Amino acid sequence: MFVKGFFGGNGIVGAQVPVGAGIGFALKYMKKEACCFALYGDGAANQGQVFEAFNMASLWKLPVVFGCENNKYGMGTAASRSSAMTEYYQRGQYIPGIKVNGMDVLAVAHATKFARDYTISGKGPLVMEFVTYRYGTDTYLLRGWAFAFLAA
Ligand SMILES: Cc1ncc(C[n+]2csc(CCOP(=O)(O)OP(=O)(O)O)c2C)c(N)n1
Ligand SMILES: [Mg+2]
Repeated sequence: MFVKGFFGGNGIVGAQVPVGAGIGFALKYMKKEACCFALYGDGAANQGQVFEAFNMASLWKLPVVFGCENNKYGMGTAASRSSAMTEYYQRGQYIPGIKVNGMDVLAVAHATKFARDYTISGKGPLVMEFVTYRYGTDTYLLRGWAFAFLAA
């Protein structure tokens, strides 16, 4: 994971998404045959700057895959209690979206390869939702479990 080309994470949820759009801009500007995967969670999907990044990436047809890891909880809060619309792959509106079974490693591999090829071909960005489930807690061990239990 911590290899060349990995640009790190961010303590502000969703803030890595515009960074990913910026990397996509740089890749296109330098005419590199590459794309950027900007990954974020269901809890980060409502951040305002995520939508700003979507807009610019689509406008400039940047080679970026916006990958939403939907593990059905943001910390301990169920997605249905935080998001007015939980079909995260449709959140790009004007950006094509794909919903992937995040529990199927082969489906993830195939969809990821497709997204890589699609964005590198110059068609613009994609939004991908990987549907999975939370097996462990977030920041707070006991609070996380308690919240997950109450919200279920
Ligand atoms: C802008 C901002 N608001 C609130 C927080 C506090 N916070 C930390 S993790 C988190 C939930 C993130 O949910 P998700 O992206 O689904 O990640 P998961 O809990 O599934 O790992 C929140 C709200 C933050 N880090 N940044
Ligand atoms: Mg989550």
